[in-house]
Amino acid sequence: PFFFNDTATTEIYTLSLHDALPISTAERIKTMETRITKLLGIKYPIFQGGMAWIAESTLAAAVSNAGGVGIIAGGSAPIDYLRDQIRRAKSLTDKPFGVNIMLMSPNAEDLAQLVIDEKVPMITTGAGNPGKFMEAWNNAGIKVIPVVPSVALAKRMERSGASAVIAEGTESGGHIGENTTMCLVPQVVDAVSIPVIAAGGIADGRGIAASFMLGAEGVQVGTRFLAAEECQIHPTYKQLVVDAKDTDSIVTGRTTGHPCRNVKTKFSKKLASGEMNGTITPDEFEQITLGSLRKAVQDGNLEEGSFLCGAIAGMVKKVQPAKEIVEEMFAEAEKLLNR
Ligand code: TUI
Repeated sequence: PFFFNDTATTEIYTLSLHDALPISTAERIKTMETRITKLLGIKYPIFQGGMAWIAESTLAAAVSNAGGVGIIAGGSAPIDYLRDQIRRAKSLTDKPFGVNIMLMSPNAEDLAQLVIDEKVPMITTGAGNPGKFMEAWNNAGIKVIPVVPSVALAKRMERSGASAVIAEGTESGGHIGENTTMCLVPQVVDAVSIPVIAAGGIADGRGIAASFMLGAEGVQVGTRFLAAEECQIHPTYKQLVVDAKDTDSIVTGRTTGHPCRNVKTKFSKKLASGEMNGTITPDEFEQITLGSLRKAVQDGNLEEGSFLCGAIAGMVKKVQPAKEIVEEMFAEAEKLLNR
């Protein structure tokens, strides 16, 4: 069909070529439709990570309006703050958005009830096993998509009624598990029949395409959205991410049992070396880092702030609107996947 130079003829033949393909293939050529886009009624299978202290209604609504899923972080926020944020997001977008419940939060119980009361359509969970809340959330019709660092937890979550799981590799920013995205994602895909979303080290279309090759049906992205125009973090924080190179992330908190990936700064390097040589005990570490996330996000405090970021920060080169980030990433992925 492509031998003809006549435009009209080519068009007819091109159409008939598509018509001749099985429907699923023809559709896949045009869209990034997966069980995740169908489950949530979204255009692109991308979640913006529920980053504590960072992911609020402005950013979440921007990502949802771009066709992905924006997620408001519950973190350890007061219940009134999170309720306000949920209502604000509802006023900024008519598209689906979610809330992340950080299970180590002293407020987790209250926030778990709030998402029911506010009729939030979907939630993600992190930093623990949400088992004890699953029944209430399922009864409320909330789609629950937990972050899992292992195959074992993925299987348990499937049994407890999770709609999907996010397999998050140690490349991620913030609180991390041990296994890498490349190793964890295909093993989780093999172990469960619910859809799997890949997270950790994904910041461009190549990351999406690679995740799909591993069997994922969606991605969760945090670090690249730190550099979204709509992201409300202190300008110093954004600049640290944009300036970071490949070797500029460091893990602190290993001695406390809660490892956390950060931008390398004088502060985070001092913490990591203090833990290594024993001059900072786990108790002292907890003392020094208490409130350090707020100091980074709100004050851009380089002396005492923890600037969480993923190992992919080196790839983030500029500040852009969230919509441009989403569209750029999927245009590249679609090309690579021949869709
Ligand atoms: O949760 C995250 N990333 C985070 S949470 C956070 S705030 C924080 N502040 C102080 C200490 C700790 C956290 C900053 N970044 N990502 C999702 C994630 N979940 N990563 C690892 C896990 C995880 C770990 C263990 C999920 C489940 C789990 O289960 C253990 C169990 O009980 O089975």
